[in-house]
Parts: sequence; structure tokens; C-alpha cells
Amino acid sequence: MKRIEDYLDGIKRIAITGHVSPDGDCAGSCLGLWNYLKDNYPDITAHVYLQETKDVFNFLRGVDEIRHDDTGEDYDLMILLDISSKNRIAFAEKILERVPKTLCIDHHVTNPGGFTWFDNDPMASSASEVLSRYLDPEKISLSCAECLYTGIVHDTGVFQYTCTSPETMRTAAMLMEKGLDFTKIIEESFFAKTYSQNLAMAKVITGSKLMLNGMVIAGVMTREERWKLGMKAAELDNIVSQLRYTSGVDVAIFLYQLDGGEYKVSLRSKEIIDVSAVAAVFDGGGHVRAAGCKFCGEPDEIMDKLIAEIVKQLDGR
Ligand SMILES: [Mn+2]
Repeated sequence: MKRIEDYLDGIKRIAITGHVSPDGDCAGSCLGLWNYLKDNYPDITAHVYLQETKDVFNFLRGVDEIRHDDTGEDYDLMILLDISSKNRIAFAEKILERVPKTLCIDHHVTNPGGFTWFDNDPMASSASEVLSRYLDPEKISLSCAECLYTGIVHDTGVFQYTCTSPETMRTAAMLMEKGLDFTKIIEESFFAKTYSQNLAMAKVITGSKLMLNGMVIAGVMTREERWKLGMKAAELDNIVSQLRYTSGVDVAIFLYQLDGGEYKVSLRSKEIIDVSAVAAVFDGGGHVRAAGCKFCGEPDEIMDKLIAEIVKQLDGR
């Protein structure tokens, strides 16, 4: 059995990072590890490097100590969590070039590796679940448990997606034993939406279209529409899941325009289409049931390209 301490021999300074636009699993796994090291290894200095996290994660201990810029410091080891590839780690990439050793713990089927130590389990629900295997349950504090539990909740859609396994539930149970307020974590970090988010959801659903005889649902939001609601692009990331709930649909596509003009594409599927393969065609990545990529161009053209890939996959079955 692998334990995090097996990688800590002679290590004094650790940089922890995850992927760009950190989600619940990314923030949860990075801060979960940070809390674990802080609680149990007083001789080790660890810093988390991530882009800004959403306000709903402010209750996690250590959020206010996350570094949003490379301070130029050196580390003995870099631990990368929940990244699908090296080019998804944003500004921390420069730290990666400076460190002598790297440990990557992940669950992305598209991760090509290239680290000193690499543990990628695409069958696991979340990086938080894979990381939990490395930690001694006895040494997990309430703060650490809150982080890891949040990560699992977000990547499983509250224990609903097919990535949820008996091991996921056993891990969640172990974390629950620490006394965390799971009702509050799920309600406030996962389900709660701002009024603007609900208006955006209504707008996208009203304009959505069914394609391929109802097998695909697609929605679009331009940056002008988003600006009118006073919202950041990152606040729209829940919309694709709602589209996916549509009966009879296998694939949900949501295009939303970023401030720079390019479109972010979020893809979800229920059981037929491998959306990670669709995203990979356009240099994106992710999981079989949830993936994403970016595009420049008009929404209709982008949609045609995505639909063509879906049709190709259906023809190849
Ligand atoms: Mn994840």
C-alpha cells in the first residue's frame, strides 16, 4: 500500500498544485493534502499554488493561504493533484521546471504522465479519493476531511455519477466519521446557486436545441449575454449538468464565451458517447462522461464540428 510518507524522506519543502480553473475536487484534494501535512508534519513547509477558487469553497481551511502567483521559491518536491496533463497547471508550470522530484496523483483517463512518480486511476471518482488511499485515516483531521469530502462530493455530483464506487462510499464514510457537516457542505458548496446563476440557467435552457433526433442537447451563452447578468464565466459551469438531465438525451453540450472571445465547451454524457474522446480531438481533455475543450469561432460552426465527431463515434460502434 502506498503512503504519502514514503515520498517524504529528506523532503523539507513541498509545492502543491492542481489544474486551471480549480473545481471542488482540485481545491479539495490540494487543500486536503495541505491540511494533512500541516497537521502531521510540522517540519515540512507546504504551499498550495492555484488560481482563485470560488467563494463557495471559502469554508475550507487554508483557502486564504493559497498562492495565486509564482513567488520564485524553490521546493524539494511538487505534488500535482487532479490535473489531466502538465499543460493544465497554469502559472505553477514554472515551479514544475525548478523542482527535482514530482508526484502526480490523478484520475484523468487523458493524463499522459511524465512525472517522477505517477499514480493515475481513471476508475476513481476523484483525485480526492485517490489521495485518501495515501493518508492514514487516524491522522486525518476534521479540516482535512472537509476538504477531501468536498472534492468527492463535487466530482461525483453528490455520489450520483457512474464514477461513484463502493470504495468512494467507504472513503466518504471514513471522512464522515470525523464529524463533518455533510448537509451543509453539499447544500452550500454544491447545490446553492445565486439569483444570477438561476437567471443564466433559464436563459440557456430557453434557447437550447435538441439535435441528432433528441440524442444531443446544446445550449450557448455569449459573453454579452453573460455580461448583462454581471457574471463571470466560471459561474456558468453548473449549467451543462442541468442540460444533461433532459430525458432521452445522451450528450449535453454547453458553449459559453470567455471574456477574450473564445468559447469554452463543456461536454457531458450519460452512457453512449465518450466525450473525453470528442474533447481530445480538439486538444481538450477530461473523463468519459465529463470533458471540455476550447474553440475560437462562431457557436454554429463549433457545434457542427462537435456533432460531426459525435456522429463519427456513433458510426464506429
Ligand atoms: Mn477531479
